[in-house]
Amino acid sequence: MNKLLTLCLVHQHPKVLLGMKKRGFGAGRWNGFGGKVSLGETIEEAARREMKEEAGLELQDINKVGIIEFEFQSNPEILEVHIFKSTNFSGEPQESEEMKPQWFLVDAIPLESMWPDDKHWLPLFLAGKKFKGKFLFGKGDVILAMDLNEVEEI
Ligand code: 6OG
Repeated sequence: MNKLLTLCLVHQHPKVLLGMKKRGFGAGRWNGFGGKVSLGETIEEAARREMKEEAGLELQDINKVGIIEFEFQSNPEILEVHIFKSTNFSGEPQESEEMKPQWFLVDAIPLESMWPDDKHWLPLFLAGKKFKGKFLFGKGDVILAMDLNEVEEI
């Protein structure tokens, strides 16, 4: 069974809002905001809830733009991450126990401090494309295999 997760980035061109993950899985990396889908909520509801909990923002628009499955060689569980884009919100980005938000210009995204998959799908995200993919990670979070495709509909 796949484990369902959300990941949401706010894109207000030429900037994107990322957060420094302060604890848990992926701590020390810049990423979008998100987490596990709870029982009884839709994936989109989870994405909105996580954005509120982690950055204090109420999203106005939200659109699913990608689905990526992540597998780690050492773990049979597959992380199915649903990636969302938002362009508008109310509130001011606020630091939480989990994330420290910061705006980045799209040509200064800190890819070296992000999950290694991000450099592959972020260009599609920023270009307004939709995509599906799979990544297999080995020791040291090295990408051993990947498959990423632009799709018409998600
Ligand atoms: P918690 O389990 O801490 O949420 N996530 C990933 N994001 C990227 N860019 N690459 C990955 O490659 C990821 N694996 C997980 C999904 C974990 C958050 O981290 C994202 C969630 O937003 C392996 O609640």
